[in-house]
Amino acid sequence: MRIAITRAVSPSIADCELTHLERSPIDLDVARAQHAAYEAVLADLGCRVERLQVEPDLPDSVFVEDIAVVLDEVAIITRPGAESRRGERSSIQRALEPHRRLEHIRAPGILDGGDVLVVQKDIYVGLSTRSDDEAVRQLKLIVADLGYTVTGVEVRGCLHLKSAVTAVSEDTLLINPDWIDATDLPGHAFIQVDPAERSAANVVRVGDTVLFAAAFPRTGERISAAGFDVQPVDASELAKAEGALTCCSLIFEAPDRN
Ligand code: CIR
Repeated sequence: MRIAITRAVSPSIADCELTHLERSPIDLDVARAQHAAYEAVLADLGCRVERLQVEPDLPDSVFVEDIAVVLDEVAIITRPGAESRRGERSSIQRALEPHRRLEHIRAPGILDGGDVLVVQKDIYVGLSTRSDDEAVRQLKLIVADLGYTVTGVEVRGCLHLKSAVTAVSEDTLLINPDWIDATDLPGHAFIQVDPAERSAANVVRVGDTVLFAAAFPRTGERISAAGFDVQPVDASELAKAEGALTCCSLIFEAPDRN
């Protein structure tokens, strides 16, 4: 059983953190409708969607991905780089407790889940404004006995590592080479985003299906032409809050006892 943890869009999303975008009005109804459609796609693809209670006072709380890194063996509760987001942790911790042993990134380390790309046993961590070397050090200790390698990777011009690169399969990565050096991710095949679609590298893989943002059709075509099953998802309203597709869910396999 595959689980997808999500959370409804906060009514205070207008006060979200912004790093690279100018603030522009977010239509709450549109954001909620697109988010519900995203959840429906996940459910259609076989996920059991566990939607958490809305957090009226936590503007960015729909972006659940940033608060945890869920591996098969352990879930790591992050310490988000933006102070305004640290209150999101308690409910995510409660949601993950039934499914995984928990570990924590502790001060002074900072880590956003959006900066963590797991490809089989390789864990890449974006060194961004939200995640730092201290978190990489702690993560290495947490997974030391689990067979993972953890590598810090420089990113530039974007919010998170996964704004610049995500996986479309176990061995193929979708990348915007302006924001990250492919040589930092050795041993993988690459598909490049269409040059006119800078933010297109963030896709969600559910089984063999690759969900891409409907705003980036040319990149969708590139992924399809490479032989992958693709499905567009409209996430344009939350994109105004610098949210991409991966940010809105934590997807993982439930342990057998579920
Ligand atoms: C933030 O700046 O934290 C939010 N406005 C956007 C977070 C997006 N999360 C992600 O890409 N993983």
